[in-house]
Amino acid sequence: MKCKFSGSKIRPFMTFGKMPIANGFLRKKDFNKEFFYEMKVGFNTKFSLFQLDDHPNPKKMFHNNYPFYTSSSKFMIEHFRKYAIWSKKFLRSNSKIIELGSNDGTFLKNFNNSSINAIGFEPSKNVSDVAIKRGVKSINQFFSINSIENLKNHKANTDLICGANVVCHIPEIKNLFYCIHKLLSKEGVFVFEEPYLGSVFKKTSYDQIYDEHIYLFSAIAIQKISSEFDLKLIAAIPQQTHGGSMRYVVCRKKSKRKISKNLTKIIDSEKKINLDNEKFCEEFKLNCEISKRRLRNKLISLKNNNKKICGYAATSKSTTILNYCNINKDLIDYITDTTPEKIGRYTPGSHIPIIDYKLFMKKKPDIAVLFAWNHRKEIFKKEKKFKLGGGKWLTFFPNIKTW
Ligand code: JHZ
Repeated sequence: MKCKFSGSKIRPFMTFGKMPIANGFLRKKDFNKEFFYEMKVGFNTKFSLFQLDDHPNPKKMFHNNYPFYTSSSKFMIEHFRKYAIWSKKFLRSNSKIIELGSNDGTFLKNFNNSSINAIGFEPSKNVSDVAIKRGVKSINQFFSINSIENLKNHKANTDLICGANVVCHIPEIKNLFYCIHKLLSKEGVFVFEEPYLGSVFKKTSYDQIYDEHIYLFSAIAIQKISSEFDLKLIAAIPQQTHGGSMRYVVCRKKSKRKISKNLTKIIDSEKKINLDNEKFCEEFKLNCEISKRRLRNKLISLKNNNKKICGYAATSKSTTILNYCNINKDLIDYITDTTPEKIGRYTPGSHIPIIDYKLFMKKKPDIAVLFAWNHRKEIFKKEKKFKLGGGKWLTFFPNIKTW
């Protein structure tokens, strides 16, 4: 395989097998037209860059009916409110902000009614339309060299370019950093939060690997990539979101901004677990295989004991788990979810029916497999009655646990 950043040849160290589009929730009539690709992963040692080999065309993933709304989690709405407050330290009263992958406007909404000039790029029309309804200026396009052409006033004049769970979605990462270089003001910053390779490795939470997540970053990787574009990483701030993320702050090399003291500690901790070299790959691969076996065996044994098993939240992540672990409706009867676009459809590849979350308690399952394990606190709180009624939650990272 070819590294998407450097073009050099690298060896895929693991395959997760055939995978469908992670958010390709489908109707029964479309089962035999389903698209699959082989999900192999590799690691470029020079840039410490963990990446997918093959992946579907982004237009297959982000379109007029993208079934993910950032605002589907109360915790995430609050997270983005705090993120917006935190980012104000980089802004002046008339600053320009660009958000990449602004989804339904959850982050940028926080700048409504201010003198800040904020715009978002969002390639999926349905979610972009929701943002517009919320008063957010949303451009329904991929962020790219072409789409920034019209932003003449933003060139070398944007104080904050930001995003969350978006940089890892952009295959042309070189072009992306080129755009950042073009747009940032002298003291401007590029701030982005991404699922963190260190957390994925430590928890064996391989479900962060799917078609939309073309890369999994570490601070070491971002430091090396930024440096190729006359930019520098000045901070890496751990986040609890999505099972362990990292917020990166990048600015121009010549900027007066100081490098945070904590960055050296983060980089050292990454070196300790070999995120700067291939050694961690083999260990990760083995851990994934063990995790897969354990989850499958657990579900088989519960099923053999006549337990009624359902899934809770048809996440993008669950597509990797269900397909990699060969879990289908023989083991999980249905999955409940809050997203209207998913209800009444089936999970990609594994074809488990998705039903309205309102039926969760009514159907009285014995076991609920928590696919949105990253929202555990929020979900346990709102579904207190499930446990009180004798139901059990099952989570699987870092180990299988019933609650
Ligand atoms: P959640 C998404 O991944 C998609 P997903 C995307 N690719 C990305 O990068 C990450 O986020 C960051 C349901 N749900 O947030 C709603 C409930 O049913 O873990 C959604 O279908 N009940 C952009 O999909 C799904 O979970 C609930 O109480 O892995 C979202 O899952 C809650 C809180 C969620 O993201």
